[in-house]
Amino acid sequence: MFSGRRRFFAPVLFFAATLLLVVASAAAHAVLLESTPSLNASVPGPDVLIKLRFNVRIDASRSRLTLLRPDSSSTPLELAKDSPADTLSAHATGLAPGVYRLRWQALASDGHITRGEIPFIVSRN
Ligand SMILES: [Cu+2]
Repeated sequence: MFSGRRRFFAPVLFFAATLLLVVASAAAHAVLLESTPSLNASVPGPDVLIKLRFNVRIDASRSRLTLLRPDSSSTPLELAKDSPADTLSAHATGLAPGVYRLRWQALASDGHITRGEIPFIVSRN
C-alpha cells in the first residue's frame, strides 16, 4: 500500500519535471531582444541598416529577413555574413519614403523557428 507521502510526491515530481522541460525548451527559442529600426521607428533613407539581436545563437543559413514594401511587394534581404552569432543583419538600399515591414524568421539551435514583423517608417529627409 502507498504511504500518504508517496501519493503526494508522485504528482509533484511529475509536475516539476514537466515544468523543467517546458522551461528548457522555451529558453532555447529565439526571442528578439532588440532591433534596428526599432518597432514603429522612423528612420532616414534611402539606405537602412537592419539589425536584429536575439537571446540565443541563430542559424543564419536557415533564417530569413524579408522586406515588405509600401506597395506590398516583398524583397528577401541578403544577410550579412560577419554578424555576431546572436544577430541577423542586412543592408536595405534604395528605400523610398513610406511604411515598411520587416518580416523575420529565426532558427534557434534547438531547431525551433520563431517569426515576427517589425513595422517601420522611412522618412522624407
Ligand atoms: Cu525552442
